[in-house]
Amino acid sequence: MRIDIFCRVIDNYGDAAVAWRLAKSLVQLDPTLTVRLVVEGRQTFRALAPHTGQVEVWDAHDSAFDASLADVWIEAFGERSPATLLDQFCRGRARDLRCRLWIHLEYLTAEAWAVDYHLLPSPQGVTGVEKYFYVPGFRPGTGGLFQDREFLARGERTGVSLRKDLWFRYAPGLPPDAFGVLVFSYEHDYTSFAKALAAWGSRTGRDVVVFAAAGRSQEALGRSIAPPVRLVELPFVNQSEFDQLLWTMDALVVRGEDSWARAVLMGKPFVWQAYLQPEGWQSVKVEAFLEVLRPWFADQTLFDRWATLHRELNERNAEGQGRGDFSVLWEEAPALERALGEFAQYAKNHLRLEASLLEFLRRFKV
Ligand code: TRH
Repeated sequence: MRIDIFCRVIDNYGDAAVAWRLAKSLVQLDPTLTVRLVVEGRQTFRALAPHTGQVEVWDAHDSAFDASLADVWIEAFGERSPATLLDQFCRGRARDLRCRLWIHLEYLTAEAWAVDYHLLPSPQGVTGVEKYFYVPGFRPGTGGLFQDREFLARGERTGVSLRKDLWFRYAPGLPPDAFGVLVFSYEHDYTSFAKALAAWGSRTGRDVVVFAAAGRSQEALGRSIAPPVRLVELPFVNQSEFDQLLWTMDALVVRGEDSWARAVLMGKPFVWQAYLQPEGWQSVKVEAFLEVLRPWFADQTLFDRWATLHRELNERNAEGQGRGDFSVLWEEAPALERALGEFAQYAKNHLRLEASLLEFLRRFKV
């Protein structure tokens, strides 16, 4: 089966990151597949994934690219593909399937509508072409979460040695038993975060290190973090290295969708800052996520504290706004790890996006 995934890189890395995870996961699951990634914004893509192995990466405007070869055309995140490519695809010939399949891959959401929209047909009136919505989500009956076997396997191998290696690479001299928090967020005032972390460190005697991921949160962290808390400003690293760094942390502040899904699958203490939406609409997405997670917490007081942090961090109409008492992430780390770890286990067993997508595509096999 030949699968093409089209993705446009907008202002961040998220879309390319997810499209890449999907492409490589499909060939991990079935090495006989031919998967091509068709991107607009190839430079960004290269920074994320310098080596793509079996997955071919094409520039959407390369005249040598032939979309008519594909059995399946996946359009990532509602970005309409260039008309010429779609036209080529629709006029092509499916080889391994009964028809050509055009998949509209939606953004990940915990909202309940994902269940209703997932796998809905979207008739295009083109003979021999069938189009369907594919909606990633956290609820049974949705498309599930991008898992990425390679990413999950990294977690199983994580031990003191990976932490020692990576921490040594980016900040020689860090005590490997320090409490490490990686922050990858949008703009935010980190003054209260820094104070709370420093207070907890001196109360418990634990060394504390903040890893600031490259990008929009780094400047604010640089202004706020002061000794004894250590600050490590990370360069932009490729996705595989970024994944490994995530696994070495004790707690995470994540954003977007891909790093959010990673944090969920890791079952580590984390907070998610959602992508800013017009009129603060991101709060609806955050509430939906909290609704899904609530039953996994035996301790509702802990859940309320964690939920309050999510609400306060995300109630914003512009970048930089929002508050948040982050201390639950370190003060309650073991209890959070228990609750979130159980959900992670559930997600790994029941929300397997790549496997369900392949199963769906195979229903059309001749
Ligand atoms: O970059 P993001 O903010 O992505 C967002 C969202 O996906 C949003 O929904 C979308 O509309 C918008 O982009 C355009 O955050 P996200 O989703 O976590 O993706 C970031 C990816 O970048 C993730 O795979 C990790 C990766 N990354 C690296 O590989 N190296 C790095 O150094 C850093 C900082 C990130």
